[in-house]
Amino acid sequence: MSLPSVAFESYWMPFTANRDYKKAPRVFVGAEGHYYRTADGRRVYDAFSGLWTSGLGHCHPKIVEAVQKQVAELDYSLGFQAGSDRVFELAEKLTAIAPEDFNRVFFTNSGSESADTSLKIALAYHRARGEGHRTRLIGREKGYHGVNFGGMSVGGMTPNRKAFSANLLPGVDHLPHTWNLEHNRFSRGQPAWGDHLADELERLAALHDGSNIAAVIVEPVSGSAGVLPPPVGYLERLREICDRHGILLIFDEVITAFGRVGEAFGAQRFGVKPDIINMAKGLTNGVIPMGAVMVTDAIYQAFMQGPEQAIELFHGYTYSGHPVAAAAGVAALEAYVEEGTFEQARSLERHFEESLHSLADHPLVTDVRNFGLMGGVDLQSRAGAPGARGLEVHKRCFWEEDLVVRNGMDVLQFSPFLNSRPEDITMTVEKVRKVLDRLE
Ligand code: PXG
Ligand code: PLP
Repeated sequence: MSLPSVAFESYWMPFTANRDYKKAPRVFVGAEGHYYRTADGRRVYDAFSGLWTSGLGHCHPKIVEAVQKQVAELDYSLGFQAGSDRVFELAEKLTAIAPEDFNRVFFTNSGSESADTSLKIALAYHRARGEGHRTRLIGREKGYHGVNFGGMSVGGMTPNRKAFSANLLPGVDHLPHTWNLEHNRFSRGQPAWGDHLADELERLAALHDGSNIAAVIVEPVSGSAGVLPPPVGYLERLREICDRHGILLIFDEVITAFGRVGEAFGAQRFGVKPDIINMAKGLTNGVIPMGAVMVTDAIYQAFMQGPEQAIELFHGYTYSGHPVAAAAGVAALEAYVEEGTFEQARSLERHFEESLHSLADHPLVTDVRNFGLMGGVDLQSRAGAPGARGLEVHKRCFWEEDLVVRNGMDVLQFSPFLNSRPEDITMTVEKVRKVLDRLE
């Protein structure tokens, strides 16, 4: 089969080397289960399960059916001062699997919108309680909270911030990241070293006075930065310091929610309760764009004041709680439970860890990290060309091994399907090793 008869120039592709890509476009025309179908007629195995999105596999029949039914029944519903039956159902289902006290959900359409929504909720919460002076936001180096202005400002990905440096939000500080080759190289799961880095929050509270800080936002496990699991005790320490100073703790669980770390939410896996949880991706198994911000009852109640006919939060998106997305969400949550997906993911962790760390002896591999079913493999950068080697591995895996492996610069990222078979993971790592062996 040849490439579809389309031109490739019109589309400005996101986070893509457009000119390089368009020389040899990698185009998907279909998907089923664990495979994509390409425009040139191959089946390629998806070792990244979408973009951390599609843990149940592509075109899951239950979700496809729910979406088809919904779109024919109620395609769109006004979401302001009105709502569809489906979105109420989804909110109920979500709070049922959430950590204790998380019983209110605000819907968005992406992880980036969830990030900005959560920061606005934190600021408005303090103001509603008479603490409008709490305006400072704390993120973390190497953090990723999407690409909108709020999330980019608290985020710590230098290339994403570089062109916008002068226009980032004011009043933002960053905790140090926890990646350290001297102490933590090739660590498995949570590294033993580094919990003291959470104390930097105490330092910032001393500098600004804790009463001026609104919120701290972190990913329980940094994903985009190349999978940086929290050092043992680190998240607990952040929670303690937040409590001491009345600071809200936001977990950005856009990647870690819905089984990626073996539970519905990372908060449950780590046994640390934040005040706000952001999610997206796995909420609908990636089928329809949707995100959400879930808060504790205490936060919600702080807004429920004043005249009853008054809008409590002046925020929302045209597509907040879109019925078709909500239908996909309901079906995905049902599938996770019916298929025991989170337990299955958990049972694969050890094999995944062993497989990934088998790459540690390769001369081009400088570090390997894993937690749950998240994996990062660092490659030695080619001199003077950061990111080139990672992109070459991505391309060679696609063309030579029928395998989709994502690279973030020179870090290979692994996000196996939550319902993988152990041999799928073995196959993935074997193919990656073959490609590494062929590199110069
Ligand atoms: N927060 C976190 C923790 C994320 O991982 C977002 C927010 C933004 O979500 P949207 O839906 O606006 O993209 C994300 C998204 C990668 C990669 O290669 C990961 C993401 C996005 C792009 C690339 O790991 N995660
Ligand atoms: N720009 C304009 C001109 C709009 O009218 C709207 C929404 O009504 C937006 C942006 C925001 O769009 P959304 O609600 O889809 O985020």
